[in-house]
Amino acid sequence: VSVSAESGLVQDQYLNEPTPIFPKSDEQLKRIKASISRNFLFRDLNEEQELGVLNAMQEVKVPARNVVIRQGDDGNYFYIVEEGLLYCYILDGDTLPVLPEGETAQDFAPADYDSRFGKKVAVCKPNDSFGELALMYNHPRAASVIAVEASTLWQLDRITFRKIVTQIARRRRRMYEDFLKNVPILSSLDEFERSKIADVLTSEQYADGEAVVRQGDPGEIFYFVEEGEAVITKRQKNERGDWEEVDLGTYKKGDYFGELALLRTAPRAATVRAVHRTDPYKPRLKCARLGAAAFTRLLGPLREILERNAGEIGSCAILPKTSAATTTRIKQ
Ligand code: 1OR
Repeated sequence: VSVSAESGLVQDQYLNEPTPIFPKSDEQLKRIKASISRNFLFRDLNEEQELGVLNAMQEVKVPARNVVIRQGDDGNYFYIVEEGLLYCYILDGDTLPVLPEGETAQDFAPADYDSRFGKKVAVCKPNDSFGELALMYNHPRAASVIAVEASTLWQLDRITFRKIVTQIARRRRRMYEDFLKNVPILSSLDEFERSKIADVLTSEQYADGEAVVRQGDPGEIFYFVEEGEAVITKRQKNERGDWEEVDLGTYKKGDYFGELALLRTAPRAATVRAVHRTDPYKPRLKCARLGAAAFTRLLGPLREILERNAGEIGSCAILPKTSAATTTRIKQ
């Protein structure tokens, strides 16, 4: 393995080797397929790549209180959780977890894990995955991962992982990272947190006038505007008691919407549609979508900011939260 000094990317010479094949029962194949179909890293596999992953996966049973990954070690496997529960720990500074020869995490009470392995930073449950960072970036393991319950994992060797997954994930991360860097609400996140968001975003284009979210619908998705513009309207009663559609403004590149329904588990408070373009050479509306579970998990650190921004606009539903907000005019 050689590291290109300029890009910092790793070039493998082994990527042309055939992928290993571990025979599996139909039942096992079904279970892995179900697991990987829910995993962001494998979302865009073509058939050949999927077959490569299925064949190369190996089932491992880990007893409770075993160390699956130790921070600082070289990374050889990527894991998907089929069953069980694991915690991730990080020791700060230059210290690494020390396990004297022959000792395992089983020799310590789980209550001592914090002092041994550092701060608990994440929890891995069925269908979650871990161990991708060391393989993607050829870094030492960034965290220790310990099975707190007896767990069943699917492990994928480093070479197969790199061969299949890295290309896909890198392509997607690159595509979104530049965009996410310029989204004001995300400016307080670090690169690692942003790349996690990049991993789970999906893009969708909308025809002129097409609704992205409709007032009154249940909300399950959060959106960033990638390209184009969207208009916000709300149906409400006027002074005479008649229903009318009020124009609340527009969203532009880097703006977000759809957070209210997710923060408050309320129906959509307004309708957002792709603008009718006057200039057909302008891009159509394109939005990057984030599902409710990922929203909660990844934008958790921003919850306060999101709430505060939402609070500023009162009960007035979804108004633009960035530069656009100052130019918003509400039709009387
Ligand atoms: P790895 O190959 O480095 C350890 O092996 C794994 O723990 C790592 O890949 C991730 O899959 C997983 N920072 C770094 N690694 C984490 C983190 C993490 N959480 C889980 N892993 N966090 C940052 C803490 C400042 C926590 C983010 C929620």
